[in-house]
Amino acid sequence: MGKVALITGITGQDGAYLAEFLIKKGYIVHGIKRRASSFNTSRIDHLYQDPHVEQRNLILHYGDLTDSMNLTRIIGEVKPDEIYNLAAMSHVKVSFDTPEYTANVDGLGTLRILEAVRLLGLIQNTRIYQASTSELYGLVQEVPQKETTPFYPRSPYAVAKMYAYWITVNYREAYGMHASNGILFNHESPLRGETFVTRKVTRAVSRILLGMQDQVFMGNLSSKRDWGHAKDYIKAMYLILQQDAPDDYVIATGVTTTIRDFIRMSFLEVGVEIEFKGVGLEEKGFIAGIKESLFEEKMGVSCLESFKKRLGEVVVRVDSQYFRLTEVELLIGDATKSKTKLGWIPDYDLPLLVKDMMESDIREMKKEAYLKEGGYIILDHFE
Ligand code: NAP
Ligand code: F7E
Repeated sequence: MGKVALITGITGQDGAYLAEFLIKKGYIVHGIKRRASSFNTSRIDHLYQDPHVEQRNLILHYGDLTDSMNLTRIIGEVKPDEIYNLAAMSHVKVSFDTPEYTANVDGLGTLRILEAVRLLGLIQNTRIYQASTSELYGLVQEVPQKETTPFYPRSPYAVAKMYAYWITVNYREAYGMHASNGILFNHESPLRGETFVTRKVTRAVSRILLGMQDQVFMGNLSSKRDWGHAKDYIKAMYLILQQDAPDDYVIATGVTTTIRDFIRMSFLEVGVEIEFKGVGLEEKGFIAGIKESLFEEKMGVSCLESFKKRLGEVVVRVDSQYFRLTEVELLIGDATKSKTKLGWIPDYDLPLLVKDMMESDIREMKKEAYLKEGGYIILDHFE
């Protein structure tokens, strides 16, 4: 029999990649999904198995991190070898609008899981991974940030995650639980939620290239993030739970990049050069050049002919509605401990991540454009 894992947040970016990874390793994966008025499982539909299939390796349960009884029942029924607590209200800006809900899910939700494992007498059987975050470092006290760097959270999201981090450490120390924190820096992918900055950019750039959108409005272009690929980061979660002793680990690439440069890189993926001029709210990004052969190779000849007419146009503007009340200006992680103790080695760097996200979004947007009447998309470049 393979091991049994329970993933909260299985319908999210990381949950989807982790479920697929664990199933390939021979696990039986149970996942908690929320009831929604429309389907919310698009990221894991390719893994779905009809309940009538015998010996399923993916089993979904309705649940919510705010519902202790529900969590306790599911954990009691499943008796997992490993719990990956990935469920969260994970959007930093939205957490300023929903601070109490965020604290309930992201902070107390973790306590509910730890308590359920303890009360069910599963401490010796069940290992727990807590999805901690580089947002804990917030107003950074040290550069780069590592496991010993003091925390200074800068949002209701980060403060809630700080509670979750310490309650995980406390249950480990008080009850001897195998409970560990992965302090993961930003990680992205084609499955990233559409309102996080990288995906917002790769989607908008794809639409601008295809003539489906004129420009994109952004927030703080100068903040810096250490971006990795979610496919690499879920492997670290798994490795953390395979260690004999529980511990806390930073997972990061060690490279930091501004939002402005991420936008430049996304356009450059198809040969479009963007220059930024102006400062603050007046900063604008305009099309400064086109490498025609690369553009034609990626987008098709008729798309190139339309796009050439846009040379010099402004495609990026700043809108203060996307600013954070308290911003995290700089994140850059030092993952030495993970590399030496876990043997964690990422496959992707930032250029490969941008390439993966841009190729996926261009493909998606071409499909969308094709479905719209009057689109000029060339079908030989459809896939
Ligand atoms: P995500 O795409 O936003 O997924 C979050 C998941 O949590 C979704 O499945 C969501 O369900 C579920 N969820 C939200 N509220 C819930 C509730 N009340 N009860 C049960 N489930 C709930 O996030 P992600 O990028 O995969 O990140 C996974 C975890 O790592 C999160 O805890 C996040 O805070 C943390 N983290 C992320 C990063 C990053 O860069 N991605 C870095 C560090 C830490 P729906 O699909 O129904 O919304
Ligand atoms: O913002 C700036 C914004 O929303 C990154 C979550 O997964 O990673 C994520 O949190 C930066 C910030 O991610 C826009 O001000 C500029 O400085 O993509 P983000 P985040 O806030 O870093 C951490 C590790 C988590 O744990 C979280 O769960 O980009 N920015 N313009 C913008 N951000 C957004 N969303 N939209 C903009 O238009």
